[in-house]
Amino acid sequence: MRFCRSDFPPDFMFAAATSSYQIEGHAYGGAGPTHWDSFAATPGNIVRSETGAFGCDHYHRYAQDFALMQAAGFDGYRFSTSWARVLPEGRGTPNAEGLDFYDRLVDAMLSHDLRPMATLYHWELPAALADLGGWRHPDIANWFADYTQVIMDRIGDRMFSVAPINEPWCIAWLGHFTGDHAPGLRDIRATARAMHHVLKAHGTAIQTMRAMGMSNLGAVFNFEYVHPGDKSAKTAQAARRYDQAYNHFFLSGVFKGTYPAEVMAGLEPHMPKDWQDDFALIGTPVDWCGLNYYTCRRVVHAEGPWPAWADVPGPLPKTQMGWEIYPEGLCDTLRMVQREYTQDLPLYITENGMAAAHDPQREDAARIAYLDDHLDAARQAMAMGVPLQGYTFWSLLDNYEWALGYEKRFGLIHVDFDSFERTPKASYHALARALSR
Ligand code: IFM
Repeated sequence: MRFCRSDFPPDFMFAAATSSYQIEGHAYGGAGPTHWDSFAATPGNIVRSETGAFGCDHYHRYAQDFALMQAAGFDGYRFSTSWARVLPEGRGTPNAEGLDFYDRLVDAMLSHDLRPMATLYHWELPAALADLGGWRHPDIANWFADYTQVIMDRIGDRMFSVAPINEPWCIAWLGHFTGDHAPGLRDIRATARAMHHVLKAHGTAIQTMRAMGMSNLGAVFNFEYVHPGDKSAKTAQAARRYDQAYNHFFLSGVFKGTYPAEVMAGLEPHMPKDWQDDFALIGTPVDWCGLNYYTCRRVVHAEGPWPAWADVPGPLPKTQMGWEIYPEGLCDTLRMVQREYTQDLPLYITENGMAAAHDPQREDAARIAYLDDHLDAARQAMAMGVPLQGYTFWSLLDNYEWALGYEKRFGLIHVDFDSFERTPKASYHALARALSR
C-alpha cells in the first residue's frame, strides 16, 4: 500500500466493521425472528432466498476473528448488537443468552486490544415489532429507548463509542420506498414516517445513554456523491432532489432542526402528526459524526410523480456491486459535512470498502488500490482542515450482503460459507503491513 500509519496523526484510529445479522448466525443463542427472516422467506426478495441464520458463524468464532484483527494492528472494532437477540419480541423479557453473548463479545474485544464501537440498530427489526408497523409506528422511538437501556445496562460501561442507528436512509428508503430491503414496502406514507421515526429513535437512544452517564455518542449516515447524468435543467433539479434526500435530509434533521424543502415537497403530506415538534429530541447533541461512503451516483430527470429521478450508469471502473469507484467524492463529502453541518465536531469514516469477486490468485489488487485511493482522499480532507479522527474498513469478513445474499465479497478476510474457514486476503496483509509502520 502507498500509505502507512505514520502518515496519519498518532491518535488516528484504524478500525474494521461488521454488523450482527450479517455475520453472527442469527439461528444461535435464542434470538427472536426479524423482518429480514420474513423478507427472505418471501420468494423473489433475496438472491437464492439466503438469510442471516448462519452468517459467518461469528457467534462461535469471534475469538478467532478478533485474533486476526489484533494481528493486523487494528485499534477498534465497529460492531452492532441485534435488537432481536437482546429482546426476542422487541419488548418485554430480555434473552439472557443474548446479553451474555454481548458481554463475552465485548470482553473479548478488549482482551484483543480493540476499542468497542457499537451500533444499536443495523437493520434487523424484531418481527414482533414489524407486525405492529415497525418504523411506521409512532411508539417505535420509545421501544428503541427501552432496548437501548437493556443492552447498555449490560455493556455500556466498556464502550469506546456508540451510535444508535446505522444508515437511516437505507432503513427508511430502501425498506419503505423502493422495497429492496426488509420490510419490502413501496409506500410513500410509510417512507415519510420511517424517515422521521428513525431520527426520533436516534434522539431517544442518545438521551437514554446520556441519562446513564455515557459519552462519545454519535450518529452514522451514508453518502453518495451525486453527479447530474446529463446537462438539462430538469436533470440538474432531479440531481439536487436526490442529493437532498440522500445526503442532507437526516443530517439536516439532526444538526439544523429542519428538513430540506425539496424533500418535503414530496413527503410533507405523508408526515406523522406534529412532526415539527420533534426536532429538539432529534437534535440532542452528539459527540461525533460518522460517514459511510462507497461510491457516486449519476442522476437524471424521469417523468412521473415526485421524486421524478432515475439513475444512469457512469464510465468509471466498478466494484462487484456495480458501484463506480470515485475516491474524490469522499474528500468532497467530508468537506461538505464539516462546512454545512458539523464544524469542529470530530468526524469518523465509519464504513468504506469494496466488494470484489473471489480471486483464486489471491492478489486482491483492486481492493488494495481502493483502500489506498480512499485513504489519500481522507488525508486530503484532513489537510484542508476536516477534523477526521478515524477510518473504518467495511468489512472485516465476507458476509451476508442483504438482498444480494452471500456472493458479494466485501471482506479483508475470505469466508468459506460451507466450512466457515477464514483466509486473510492480500488486502488484509497489505493493511497489516501499513499499520505496523
Ligand atoms: O453491507 C452493507 C452494510 O450493512 C451497510 N453499509 C453498506 C454495506 C455494503 O453494502
